[in-house]
Order: sequence, then structure tokens, then C-alpha cells
Amino acid sequence: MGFTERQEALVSSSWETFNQNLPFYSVLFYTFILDKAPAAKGMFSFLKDSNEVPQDNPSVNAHAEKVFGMVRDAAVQLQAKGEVVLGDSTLGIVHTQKGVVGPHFTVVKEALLKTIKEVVGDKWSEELSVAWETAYDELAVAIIKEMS
Ligand code: HEM
Ligand code: ISQ
Repeated sequence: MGFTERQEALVSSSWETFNQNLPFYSVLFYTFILDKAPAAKGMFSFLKDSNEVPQDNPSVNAHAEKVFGMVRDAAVQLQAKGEVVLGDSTLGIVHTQKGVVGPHFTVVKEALLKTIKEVVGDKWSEELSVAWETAYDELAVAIIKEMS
């Protein structure tokens, strides 16, 4: 069975909740990433000069918004046509140049799922988590393909 309307709706509604409190959740997202991969800090131009994840920083928020928005868009694409096509052909090059490697994608995925768990609170379910995971995995594969 492909990506269902129900899965797409689960991703979209929690993505909206994420966006409603973007400054809070984006800091949480980076914090989860840096807990697992402290060295990743030096990769991000807007993180490398501070000890903590900067609060109320437009770049921090905008980048997190972009990543979550792209996963949500991947869910919409999967439901509509069964595949994810990257809109931005520079993504492979950007990540290669920043020194991103395969295992980083697992770190970001776990941080994304933990963030969503906080976003939805007691509305969390295995089904919701699998929907986000599936959309993220398909998007990651599309980016990794462009990196090689
Ligand atoms: C840059 C998306 C995975 C590290 C970017 C940009 C986008 C993006 C859209 C360009 C941002 C801009 O300047 O407009 C994604 C998505 C991912 C993903 C959708 C997963 C599905 C990763 C992973 C890492 C990573 C796994 C490694 C920890 C970076 C870095 C930059 C970047 C270091 C440059 C940031 C800067 O400007 O300093 N990513 N990314 N990304 N990404 Fe990712
Ligand atoms: C990956 N790529 C670009 C921006 C990001 C922001 C936060 C976490 C991961 C990211």
C-alpha cells in the first residue's frame, strides 16, 4: 500500500502545530541533533559561533522551518504521486560541500521524530511516527542520490 491520505493528514496537521510555535520547536530540534552529533555544530554557519543553540535567531528558525516543510511536502507528493521529486537541484551539492555523510541523516531523522513527539503531546501515535518516518526517508533518499 502506498502513502495514504490518512498518513498525509497526520503529517500535515502536526506540521501546522510545529509551525505555530516555530521558535520553540526549532531550538528543540537543533538541541536533539547536537545531543547526538555535537560535531555537527561546526557545519552550520549560524550555530558555529555560539555555545548554545541561539534563541530567536531568524536563520535558526528559517532552516528548521525549511526542513520540516520539505518533509511535509514529501508526504504530500508521496500521497499524490507515490514518489518524491526534489524541487531544488542544488541540495545534493550543498550537503556534499558541508561534509554531510549518510549517518547524519539518521541523526536528523531521530531529532525530527523526537521533535514531533513534543509537538503533538498526547496525540502521539505509532501511526503518526511511521508517517513522518516514511516521508523523511523518501526525501533523504532523493537528497542522497543527488549527493553521489
Ligand atoms: C543546508 C534541507 C539533511 C546539514 C540545507 C538546505 C536545505 C536543507 C533546504 C539549504 C538551506 C538554505 O540555505 O536555504 C535538508 C533536508 C534534509 C537535510 C530536507 C533531510 C531530509 C541534512 C543533514 C545534515 C544537513 C542530515 C547534517 C547534519 C546541512 C548544512 C547546511 C544544509 C550544514 C548548510 C547550512 C548553512 O547554511 O550553514 N539543508 N537537509 N542537512 N544542511 Fe541540510
Ligand atoms: C539540515 N539541513 C538544513 C537545515 C537544518 C536545520 C536543522 C537541522 C537540520 C538541518
